[in-house]
Amino acid sequence: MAKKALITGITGQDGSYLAELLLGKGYEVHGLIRRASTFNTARIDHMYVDPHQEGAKLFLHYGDLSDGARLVTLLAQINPDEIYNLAAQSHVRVSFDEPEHTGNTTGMGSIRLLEAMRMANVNARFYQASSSEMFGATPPPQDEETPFYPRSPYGAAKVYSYWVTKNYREAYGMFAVNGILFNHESPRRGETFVTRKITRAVAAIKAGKQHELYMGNLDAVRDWGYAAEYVEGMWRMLQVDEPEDFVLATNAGYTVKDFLQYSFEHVGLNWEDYVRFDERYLRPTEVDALIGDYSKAKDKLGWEPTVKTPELARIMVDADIEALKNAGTHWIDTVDLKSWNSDLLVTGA
Ligand code: NDP
Ligand code: GDR
Repeated sequence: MAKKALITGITGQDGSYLAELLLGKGYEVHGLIRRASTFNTARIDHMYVDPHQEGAKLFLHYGDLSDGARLVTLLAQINPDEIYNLAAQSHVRVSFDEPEHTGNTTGMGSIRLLEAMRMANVNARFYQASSSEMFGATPPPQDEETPFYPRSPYGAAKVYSYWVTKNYREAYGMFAVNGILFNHESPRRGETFVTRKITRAVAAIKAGKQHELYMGNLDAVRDWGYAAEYVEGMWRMLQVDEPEDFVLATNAGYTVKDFLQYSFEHVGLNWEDYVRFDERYLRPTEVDALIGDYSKAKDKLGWEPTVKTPELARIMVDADIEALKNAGTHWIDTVDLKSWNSDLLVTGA
């Protein structure tokens, strides 16, 4: 019998890579998707097979982390072996604009799912998408023992989810673990996170479709890894004998300026000629520096990243150049080129 996994957040960056990984391993994959007035499955369309066809292994179900009763009925219906809770309002800057919504999904959503497991009597292994943002103001390097000091409603909500995951493990003996992941990016990264915002702009500037790029704090330090490698680490956390929490990172820190330089340099441009400051992209409280230490994951999971930040920048720039060329046929084809820089219209994203 194939193992069954449920992924919340399957339409997001990580959900799409994780679904690919699990399908490749022969899992039957179930994904929670939100009903929207527009299609929101662009990142997973390439692996979807009509469920009427024989051999379909990917099944999508409407649901929302704010709807506890739905989570109970869904879990009872699927009875998965593994649950990956990746769904969240995941944008730190937006969490200052929508703090209550962020708390409700990124924080309370996790306990709804854990409670739904108990109510539906589902004995699955549970992965919680915890974040380096929980370390916030605590200086690097950060590992599993580093104290939390969140600096945003998002970070605070993730700290809550971290602790309820740990509590359910201790209180009810559940196999529930936290993956504390440092920033990880890819060509599928959401367009308003800083790396993707930069690489999309580089592609558009190189093609003559954009002339300036407005940004916030360029001195922030982040430890950027490659998302496709991080989902392997998530899976490994659920395959070990004992439930434990793990950090996944690359152990190297770079500034936003560094990322700008690697990206622009890759197409022969100087970032300083194009980047402008816009205070709307600043956060009321910033996380200055996140640099992880993945020693525990290396020792106990045999997990190690191979793509470092400079190479990641080049991979993403190349993909965005390709996406721009293929606009109309590529998965990014819903983007209207006139609004290529549309995040300027949205406060602080
Ligand atoms: P994305 O923002 O790309 O994806 C978030 C997913 O959550 C989407 O599928 C989204 O659906 C879904 N979602 C949002 N709100 C709800 C809700 N109320 N109910 C159900 N689904 C919802 O995030 P990533 O893939 O980058 O990250 C995955 C997880 O890992 C997130 O929890 C994030 O906070 C966490 N994380 C990410 C890191 C990173 O660097 N990427 C680092 C550490 C942690 P829709 O497509 O409809 O919007
Ligand atoms: P982060 O990612 O907040 O680390 O959260 P983001 O890419 O949004 O910001 C990284 C750093 O870049 C600075 N920055 C800008 N950021 C954005 N988005 N837009 C800008 O114009 C800009 N200019 C400078 C930010 O101030 C920040 O310091 C991500 C998310 O994926 C979370 O869900 C996840 O938990 C953490 O990574 C680990």
